[in-house]
Amino acid sequence: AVRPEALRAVVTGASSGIGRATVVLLRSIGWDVYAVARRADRLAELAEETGAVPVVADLTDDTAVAAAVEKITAEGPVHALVNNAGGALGVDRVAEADVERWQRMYDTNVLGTLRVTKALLPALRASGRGDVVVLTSTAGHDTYPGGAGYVAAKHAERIIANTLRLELVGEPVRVIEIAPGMVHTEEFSLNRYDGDAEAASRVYAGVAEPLLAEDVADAIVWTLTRPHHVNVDSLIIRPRAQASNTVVAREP
Ligand code: 8X3
Repeated sequence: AVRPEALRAVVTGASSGIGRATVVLLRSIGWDVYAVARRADRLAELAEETGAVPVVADLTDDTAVAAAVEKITAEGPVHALVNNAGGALGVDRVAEADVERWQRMYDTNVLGTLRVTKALLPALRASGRGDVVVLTSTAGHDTYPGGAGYVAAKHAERIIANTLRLELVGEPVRVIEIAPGMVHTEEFSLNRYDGDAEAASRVYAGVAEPLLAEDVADAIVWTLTRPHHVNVDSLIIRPRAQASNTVVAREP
């Protein structure tokens, strides 16, 4: 049910990880939330659990994005867009890069964010208190061997956020970059390593306490709930055990 007085957010990549945790947290503080993802079964479960409105859409599909945005904006104003969908595919070194995988990373992370942001901007502007959150990564700030495909995509997303902030200056829309380091989610590393659970678990092996999706959701919601004249441009958030993308404390 849409309540005219509520703040309303759109969260992409809502079926798991940081996106899902953000939906749960926003609902818990009374926001109306449109949860966007491809997997209808997972969204239905999330909707049941939280009362979020499920929106099934593939963000690499222009027509699907347009249809989703049309449905959402027809129901009322939109105050926040959390661009969370995306992820890493592989750890190819440049010399062995799988071009098709790099293209998919670019399409989901960079162009996915562009498609949804562009489509929702009129509604965010019209709301009089809009927010565009872009989930980049510490990979948007630094690089590491085997990371170039994902790192390039995350740098590109960061540049879109930084540029959009310049372009919107003076308007009632904030642009917020959230750049998490090591976050132990259900699927990030599993997707990156093509379903290889052992390779995925090695990412977090011996790390005392990686971040959890809830830690990042907490940071996102903190930025969204600052008074609207306060723009948190960029927030880097890592577990204490991670000092950089390559310097990580691991117990033997
Ligand atoms: C994930 C950070 O360093 O594992 O966004 O690529 S990293």
